[in-house]
Amino acid sequence: KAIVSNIHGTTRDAIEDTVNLGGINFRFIDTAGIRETNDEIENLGIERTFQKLAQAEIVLWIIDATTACKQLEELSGKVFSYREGKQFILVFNKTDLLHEHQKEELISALLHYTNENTSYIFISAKQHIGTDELQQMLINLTHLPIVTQNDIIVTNVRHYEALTHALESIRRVQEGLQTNIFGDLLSQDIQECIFYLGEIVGKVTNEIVLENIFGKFCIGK
Ligand SMILES: Nc1nc2c(ncn2[C@@H]2O[C@H](COP(=O)(O)OP(=O)(O)OP(=O)(O)O)[C@@H](O)[C@H]2O)c(=O)[nH]1
Ligand SMILES: [Mg+2]
Repeated sequence: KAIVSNIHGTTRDAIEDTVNLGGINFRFIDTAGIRETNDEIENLGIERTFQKLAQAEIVLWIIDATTACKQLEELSGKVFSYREGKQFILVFNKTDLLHEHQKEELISALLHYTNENTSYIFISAKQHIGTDELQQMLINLTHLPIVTQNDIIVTNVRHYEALTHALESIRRVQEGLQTNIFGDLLSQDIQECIFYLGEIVGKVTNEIVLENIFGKFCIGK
């Protein structure tokens, strides 16, 4: 979709698209590379890079592995000022051009740059090396629980809310039983639990449910 060339400053405006990886939708934003330049348009693009950097949850900092140490020294101060509350992956690309000793040097230099929210990976986009691992890193960073066949998934927000309320009431019943409180008080919580479960199985149509339905769907009265 985008122009690729060996001329620095090829990407100027940010380009966005969504990609589904392992069932999770990721919005990728490709931005202008950060560097010192006198080109006015490119500088506007770089400004936009920092705006997008501020908005992102996960930052893939793509670094040409053959000049990585220099880039990290020059740019990490500014780029890492955006690190708080985000996950960073330093992606060292073009490793097909990298000698083993260069890679080792880089790994030892990396001790200064990584932390619990910053990891790194060596890839070659051209030769598709490390790209599957990178995808897996992205999926892992979303911290979504792994869903197995026997898990129950609630896809409706109204159901989720009703189940949460039902659980709260049933917990109160449990606590009440442990502290031997009066049956009248217990029955109130049991009633409440039944009420919320009824919202799901269709026995209750109270104002809130109707409001919810009319709020979500355009239904004529
Ligand atoms: N050898 C090698 N070359 C690569 C690899 N990945 C990209 N390139 C080349 O690097 C050059 C730059 O690629 P781009 O995708 O335009 O790089 P960019 O980082 O987006 O650059 P800007 O948009 O200018 O910031 C192109 O000539 C690519 O073919 C790789 O893994 N190995
Ligand atoms: Mg580009």
